[in-house]
Amino acid sequence: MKAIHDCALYGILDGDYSHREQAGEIVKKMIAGGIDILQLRAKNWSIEEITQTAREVHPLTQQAGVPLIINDYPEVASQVGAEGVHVGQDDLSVKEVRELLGENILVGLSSHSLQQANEAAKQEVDYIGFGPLFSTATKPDYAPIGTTDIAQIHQDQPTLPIFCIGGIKKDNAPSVLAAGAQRLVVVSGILQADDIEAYTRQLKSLL
Ligand code: TZP
Ligand code: MG
Repeated sequence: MKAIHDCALYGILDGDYSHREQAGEIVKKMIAGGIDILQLRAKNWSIEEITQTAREVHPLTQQAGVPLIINDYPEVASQVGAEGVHVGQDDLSVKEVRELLGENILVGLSSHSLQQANEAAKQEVDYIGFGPLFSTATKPDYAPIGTTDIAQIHQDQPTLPIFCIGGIKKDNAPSVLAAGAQRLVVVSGILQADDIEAYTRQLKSLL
């Protein structure tokens, strides 16, 4: 299984862009294109649907050495044997997730400003998300933070894996990397691509 420090391209199977019946096919294409880590995030699916989908895709990710991270539901990660859990600022705390699932699970936390990212880094996190950099329909109610603090957060937290997120597409990814990003999360860019595998591979080649 890939270590979090070796992960640069983070793909998300997002229920708002993916038909559940196609989850396996989509994940296969993302893996073939070179995602290093995958999150299952489905704000409008039931917990049963998320659990079922996680069970379907986990053998695929496992075989590829790609950690599977479950958004919002530690209990699903535990049931399915997924490698990690991702929480937001308003979810269970990192400490609570650790109490539930122990030390051997990856825990990621979203952050939405330089200050929040530095606070997040004080917790027992394995990585943080940093964004949204740009406005995005995938996370509509959040003000974009731009790219100016990317260099600073990497300087402040040189050993913590920081995944930049939000409105990143293959065309603007080079500017995000030029601003200091080392790791990217791309959701709609990948899932709305005509050729998911090729789009993913092009992103990967930038990293
Ligand atoms: N957190 C911050 S921005 C975002 C999340 C989950 C959505 C990113 O999606 P997209 O489609 O790559 O902009
Ligand atoms: Mg959440």
